[in-house]
Amino acid sequence: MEKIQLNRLKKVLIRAYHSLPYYRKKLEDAGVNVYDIRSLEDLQSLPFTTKDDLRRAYPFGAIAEPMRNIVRIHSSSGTTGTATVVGYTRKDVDTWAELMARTLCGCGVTAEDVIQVAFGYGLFTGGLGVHYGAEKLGATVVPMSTGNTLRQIQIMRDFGVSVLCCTPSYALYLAEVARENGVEWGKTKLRLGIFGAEPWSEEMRVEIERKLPIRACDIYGLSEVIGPGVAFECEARCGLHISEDHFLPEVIDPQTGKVLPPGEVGELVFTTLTKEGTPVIRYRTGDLSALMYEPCACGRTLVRMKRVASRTDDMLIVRGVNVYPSQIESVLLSFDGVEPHYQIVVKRENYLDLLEVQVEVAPQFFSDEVKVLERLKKQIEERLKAELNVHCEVKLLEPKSLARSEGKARRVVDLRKKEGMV
Ligand code: DLL
Repeated sequence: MEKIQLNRLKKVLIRAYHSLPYYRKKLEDAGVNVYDIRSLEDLQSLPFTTKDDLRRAYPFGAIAEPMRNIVRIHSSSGTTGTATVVGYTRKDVDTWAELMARTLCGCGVTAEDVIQVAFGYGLFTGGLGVHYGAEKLGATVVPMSTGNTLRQIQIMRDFGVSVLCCTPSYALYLAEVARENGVEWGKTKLRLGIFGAEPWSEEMRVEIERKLPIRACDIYGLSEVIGPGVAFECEARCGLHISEDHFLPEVIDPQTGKVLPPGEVGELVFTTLTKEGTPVIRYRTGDLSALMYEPCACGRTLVRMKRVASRTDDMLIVRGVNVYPSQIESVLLSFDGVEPHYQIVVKRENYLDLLEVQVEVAPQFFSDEVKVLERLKKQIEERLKAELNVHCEVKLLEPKSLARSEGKARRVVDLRKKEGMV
């Protein structure tokens, strides 16, 4: 594997130097010569690529091929700022399909399966990425895209769908709509869920598996690197295998940029080894994870990454205390009767940060005495305080009070930003 990686790395660096002006400038500024790279460790001497570099290159400055060789474009808008644009050559589209076939196979999909793709089709990489991989694998693809949940359920039933692919938050919404409409899952063929594109906790997985008749698998990827197809969970569920013959991973300390040893949590960085259209060198993902090189029970030798629970930039600082939304999710879902639908609101009143967690609870709590509701609220607040070290006001909401998302869920509303920092 290391031989393959080094071979491919040398080629991609030389290509990047000659065809990406923004990266050539970085190399020259850092005084590094790509022809001097002789080992995988030498990679550490190269500058990083950031989302801002790609944004500055908008629209086509990060594309390393003449446009006539580009057969597909995807773009990631993110929640803020200019979009990043990635281009795929014919070979890239084929490689991506192969990698997605590997991903789906690793999760347990076979040619016998009927797979409903409920990721968005369009500039977002989720829909088409999964689609091509599922076809390559020989599964039967139902290209639903997002939305129209009742129809999603009807098609699932009528077409004998066995695998559902979407964001984990949408899977929960779909389960809720199905329950309201009296769907009997036993009469369907659904058996497997493949979820990704947003962080989800182990507790969320338990909820999903309780509400749908499936085993839920995690897949990870990002547009700048290729889309879905970067890493996948196997049946052992001990992290996600990275397709490291195509994406060379590193984990760095986000502050110092120094590479961290295996097992330590830091920011994931990827170098694409085979991509032609938009190669990226040491791309800083902003995602927090750790690399695991120990053998996996499944027998695969591909390195594993810890599931991504949070990003370097979704850490909230509330009264000086660092708070990750994933910590809040884990606490909430450890309570019986608390639904996996929540929103975190941070505001500032009289120069003081206030953290509010709004969460839906099961219908019976609203028919019970007020005292029961009060007790639950107190218990959650106490547990959150113990976990986060900062007080958090909990608001219990009736079922279906919060807006549902069809794609990536928006968990945090930080009102301080609008009000301006004091
Ligand atoms: O979300 C690609 C994708 C599509 C992955 C479908 C999986 C399934 P972007 O829109 O560019 O691409 O967003 C990438 O989403 O940096 C992570 O922060 C987050 N993300 C993706 N997968 C996971 C996951 C797609 N399994 C960004 N767990 C990444 C946690 C994830 N976060």
